[in-house]
Amino acid sequence: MKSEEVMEKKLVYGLPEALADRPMHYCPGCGHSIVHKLLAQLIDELEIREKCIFIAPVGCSVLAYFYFKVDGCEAAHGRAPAVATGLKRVHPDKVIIAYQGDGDLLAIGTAETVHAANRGEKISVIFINNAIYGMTGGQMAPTSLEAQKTATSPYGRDPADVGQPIRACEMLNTLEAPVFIERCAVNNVKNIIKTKKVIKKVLMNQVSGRGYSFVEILSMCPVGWGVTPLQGADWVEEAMIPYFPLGNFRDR
Ligand SMILES: Cc1ncc(C[n+]2csc(CCOP(=O)(O)OP(=O)(O)O)c2C)c(N)n1
Repeated sequence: MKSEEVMEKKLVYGLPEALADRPMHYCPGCGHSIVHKLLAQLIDELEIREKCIFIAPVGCSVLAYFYFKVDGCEAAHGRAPAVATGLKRVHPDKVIIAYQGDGDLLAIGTAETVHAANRGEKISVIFINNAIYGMTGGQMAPTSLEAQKTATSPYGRDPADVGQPIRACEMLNTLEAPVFIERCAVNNVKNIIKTKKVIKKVLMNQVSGRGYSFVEILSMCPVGWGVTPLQGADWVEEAMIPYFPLGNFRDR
């Protein structure tokens, strides 16, 4: 077998160099670990490990710095885009990755998200939308669906009371500055393969000096949703994707 093939196999099946060899704390069926693996594979493939600075959010992925063998930084809840802005402006040659959940990016951090995008900061934002606050016990998020039952909406989300779920890609797509905006999902193999291509694009845009790049990834939170891992993957398909359509919104 040629060395490239060996490398390929290692990248597909083995532990990426950029990922630490330790068990993850994520619940069964959670999408964070899938995205972590894709991101680590891409950091290897693009050979950017020495250049990466990974900004962990507050949320279930708060401990992501235990898993990625790259430089890292922890931001206060929702403030990853502000921290990313500072880091990128001080270290323009680095690849700055802001990784955030929907409570982090779209509730407490909405202002930082919108303004970093509007300024066209040359950063890569990976947004994990699991339609709930996972870490704190399944409270309603800005992305929780209409009628979705959560710890803080036991009778289902009522838009008359708390508004409609926010579509991040569509909202950011009203701004002039972003160069790339796409929504994908990690609920099945086909979507996972597509998601890897999109994260690659989001990283490559920064490597080649383009502007703000954003990927929203629809992801499972079976424990927060009170379902099994398989039902979680189905729920992404049947409930989330109809409201949050997959696809590219902008690629300049
Ligand atoms: C300033 C502040 N407010 C509230 C909290 C509590 N808190 C921790 S994580 C979290 C929500 C996380 O949800 P999300 O960003 O959707 O990520 P997930 O856990 O679902 O991956 C909240 C409200 C906090 N840590 N700091």
